[in-house]
Amino acid sequence: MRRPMVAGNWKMNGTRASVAELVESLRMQVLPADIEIAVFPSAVHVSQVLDGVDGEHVAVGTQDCAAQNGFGALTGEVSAEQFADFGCKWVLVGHSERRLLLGETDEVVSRKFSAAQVGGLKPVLCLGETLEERRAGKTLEVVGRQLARVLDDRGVAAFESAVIAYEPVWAIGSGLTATPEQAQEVHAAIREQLSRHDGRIAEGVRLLYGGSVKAENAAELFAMADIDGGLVGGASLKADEFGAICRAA
Ligand code: G2H
Repeated sequence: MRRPMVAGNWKMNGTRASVAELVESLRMQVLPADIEIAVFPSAVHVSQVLDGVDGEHVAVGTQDCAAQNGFGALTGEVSAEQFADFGCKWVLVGHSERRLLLGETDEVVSRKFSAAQVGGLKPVLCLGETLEERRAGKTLEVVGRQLARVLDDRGVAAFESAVIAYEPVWAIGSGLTATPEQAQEVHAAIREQLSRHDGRIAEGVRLLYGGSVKAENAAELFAMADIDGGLVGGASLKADEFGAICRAA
């Protein structure tokens, strides 16, 4: 039985004041104890959020980490070890905004996945196709290629302490959500690809759906056999709605 997970990706949002308000509102929410909940503030707010949330109940992750481990001369980067030292548990790896807008290749994503695990963070590996790729019938090929790169480099055992998020690029922040059937088809393919390496690990890996998840569509998405929760962007900035999404998982 996989424990559902709901993760809130706050992206490049928030000030000290608005983050304090959001954390306070989250503390007022009745959040289910039987699911895993994590929020991913921007790097500068990680410490503030760690101080504010009940870490037993809501874990904190970061949206990116360096592809290099440890400490040293790498201006502007923050390593997984540094985030873990602060109390971060998770890191997003391969989000499409980083792949498409910041040029992160499958190779860089794989290196960051590895750096995260070596440095003590659990990666949430994001996969997803663009609208063009979907229209060309290449969805499963693209997602399969993105996953294969990490599988080839790290081996299937690495997925015992990682989560995968399927986020179709055309559904991100667009208000367009994949139908539960569209999402389920890709989630099943991801699990099948993993099962070709190890059936037990494939059954245990949590697969989150991301892309305009809202309170109103969460329950039908989470009801699908291979959807184990969600990676929520815009709606995670509203504590009431994020709470409702958590309760739907
Ligand atoms: C996809 C998602 C969170 P949103 O990027 O990672 O964002 O829910 O705003 O589409």
